[in-house]
Amino acid sequence: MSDVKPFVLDFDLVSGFCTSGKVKPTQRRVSDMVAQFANETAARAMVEGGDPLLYEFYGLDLPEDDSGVLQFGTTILYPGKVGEEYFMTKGHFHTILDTSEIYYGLSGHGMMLMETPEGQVDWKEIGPGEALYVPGRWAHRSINTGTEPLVMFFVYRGDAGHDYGTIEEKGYRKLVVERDGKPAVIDNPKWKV
Ligand code: S6P
Ligand code: ZN
Repeated sequence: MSDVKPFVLDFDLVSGFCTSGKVKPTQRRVSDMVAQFANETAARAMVEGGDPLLYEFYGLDLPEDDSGVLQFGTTILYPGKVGEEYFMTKGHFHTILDTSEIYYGLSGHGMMLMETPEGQVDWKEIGPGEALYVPGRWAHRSINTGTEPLVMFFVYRGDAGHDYGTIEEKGYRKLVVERDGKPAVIDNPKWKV
């Protein structure tokens, strides 16, 4: 058991920013994810045009080897598209595969795209006041389908860990793109068995 003392943090309910100055967000830009977008040419052009910030999220300095710890924070995913594909997070399985996660929508609108190693796929919309349960075994990727930042609070078992490699190698089975002004979930032509 780790020696974490009680503490309080402020997460703004609209912006998602943590106002406790010592907590710094992790940022990911288009250049961090070029190969994960269906239209890599569009992604490279965006990198050359200024490399926009896709999202930022707060991970706290809590022990990562203690199953009794709960990690929590906010993800702030900005609106925009790469080609016709909405801005999205990298997405990951948890290294301890059967650990679950809860997201709570604070502001903005989007989707969580999920899949299991066995090939089940699912997606759920999320917006303000909605709690989303991502069961263990389901990889999860957030997608901003709106025009405002998508801000979500999350909490998961502190030792869950992050397996990014599987998604980086194989991609997701589905993509979320804008068609006729609306989000559409389509097969990912780059997905590898
Ligand atoms: C961690 C949780 C979130 C994501 C964040 C960024 O288990 O799911 O904190 O880390 O939304 O996404 P990603 O896929 O870059 O970690
Ligand atoms: Zn996660």
